[in-house]
Amino acid sequence: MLLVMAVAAGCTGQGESIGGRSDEDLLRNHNWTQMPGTTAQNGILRVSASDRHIVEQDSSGGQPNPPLNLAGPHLRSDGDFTVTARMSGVGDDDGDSWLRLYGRVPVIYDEWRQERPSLRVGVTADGRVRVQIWDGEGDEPATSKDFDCGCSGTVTLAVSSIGDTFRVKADGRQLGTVQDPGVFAEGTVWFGLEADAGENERREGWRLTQLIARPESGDSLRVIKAPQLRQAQSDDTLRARAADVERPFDVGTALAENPLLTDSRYRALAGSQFSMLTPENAFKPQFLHPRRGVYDFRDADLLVRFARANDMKVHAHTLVWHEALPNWMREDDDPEEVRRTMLRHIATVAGHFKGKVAEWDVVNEPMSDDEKSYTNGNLGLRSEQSPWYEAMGEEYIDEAFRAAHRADPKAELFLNEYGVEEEGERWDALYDLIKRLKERGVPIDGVGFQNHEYTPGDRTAPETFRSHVQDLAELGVQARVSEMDVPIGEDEEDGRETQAVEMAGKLRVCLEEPNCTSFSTWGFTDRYGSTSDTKIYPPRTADSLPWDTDLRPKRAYEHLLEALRAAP
Ligand code: 9MR
Repeated sequence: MLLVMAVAAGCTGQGESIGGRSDEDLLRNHNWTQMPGTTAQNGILRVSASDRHIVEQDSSGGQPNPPLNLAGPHLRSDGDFTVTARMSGVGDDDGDSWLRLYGRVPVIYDEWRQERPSLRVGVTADGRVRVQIWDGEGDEPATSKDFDCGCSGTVTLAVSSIGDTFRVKADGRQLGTVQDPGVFAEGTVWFGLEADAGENERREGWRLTQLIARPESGDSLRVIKAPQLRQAQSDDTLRARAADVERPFDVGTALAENPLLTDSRYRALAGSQFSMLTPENAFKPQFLHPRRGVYDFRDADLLVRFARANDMKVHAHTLVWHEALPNWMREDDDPEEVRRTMLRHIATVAGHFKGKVAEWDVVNEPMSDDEKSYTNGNLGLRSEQSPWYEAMGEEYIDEAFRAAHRADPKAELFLNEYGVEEEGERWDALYDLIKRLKERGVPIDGVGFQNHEYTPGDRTAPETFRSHVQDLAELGVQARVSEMDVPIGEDEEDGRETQAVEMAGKLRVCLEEPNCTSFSTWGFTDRYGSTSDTKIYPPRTADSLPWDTDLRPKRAYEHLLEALRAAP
């Protein structure tokens, strides 16, 4: 029996909750325009094969990274419910078509998407109905079950979560059941829609013409709208302290859209503590340019909207890198074609964000990790890993900056690099590069010092870093701390204190050197930190950022506040 209940509209802290009536039309009454990989028209959603993947460092392989409707509705359920989807253009021998219900949204770590519990139901290219379940303990589905259906054209699929069982129906016909390991144990359901490209690269995708949620067995079900992006401000925060510094100075962090839209405590800290954000992944080519000429800016735009809602600057990251490239970007052999790809990408992406971002990492990590590059005539530049260097030599850097400047003349343009805080040939070569760029009139405004201190050996004296910032000042170039994190060992005595001292030491130098414009950490909480150990599942989180896995501030936070308070 269905219980009809009315839930007052109002704020739930997670956003507005609207109605708990027996049937909620999720498509027509709610916003799907922000869902990547789809086009909304007349209450119908076309789902195309977005082909997003998270590739390995060398751009090989690639774990599927299908999108979610983060800025759309999600469900809160305290028990049983049914979701019904009418899907058109499915089972046409052309690729699989999927509705995905996430109990918890995935977390993107370094080159890896950690699947949390979710259920995927869809119609395969050959007309079967397939149900797959991720139980939060691996990348692959723990369960995959096929049901004969002979489905093609338009099919109405219904999946009911009843007790510890999922029941699946197609066009009103019961197909069977699948055991539920507790996918929705947290009481939330987020939506994803996926189209596999299948054999046919040009697959148009499928259409979602109806999506209905309904409570079952007398349980309650609420539809929650996307949360307010604006966060409450307070006086005792990093950004409030930074605002008191006599010159413009920003304190920032890298942000990821999944926790931002689904974890209210993360969102509150992100919007109140920082005056600048760096998109951790959403602006990288594999996210927003997954197929040649196919761009999807919606996840990236979410971060821009969050920044705007909270008066934060966006330090955009990154236009030209040798990592996070979709496979297709490495396929061209013709150097002229590679150059065109790079220039088109920059013009389109920097053009899209023109006026919306303050700064760009135009070129990321151009320096080589291979000692030979420093003596073989490459002047320390990364060569064979980089399709851009391979095609254009050093010239790619000039071209990239010039193209970014053409696309967004007001944005400040940075080159971002790691391992250059310390002395050595890497820094010397980078300095020489910046000098050459300046001499050639390349529009470069600054250098980002990433400051990843992954091992104790990476910890560098603030004074060395200072001398590099000063060297840049002489060239008329700005500096910033762009990605700081300081993982500490579990048994490291006074590790938290060391971490705090390392971070505050760099911040202090940055505050004291007039050409150092901002200090940013790479994420702010260990809960979603990119230094988690992803070799095991689930990953073991690291201790590297100013807030711990429970979003409690650590000593590092106190030291950063203190350094800002004492700023000249
Ligand atoms: O934290 C990012 C991780 O989630 C990505 O998988 C990875 C590859 O795109 O990039 C990580 O961020 C890197 C940044 O873009 C550049 N400097 C090093 C950062 C940490 O690895």
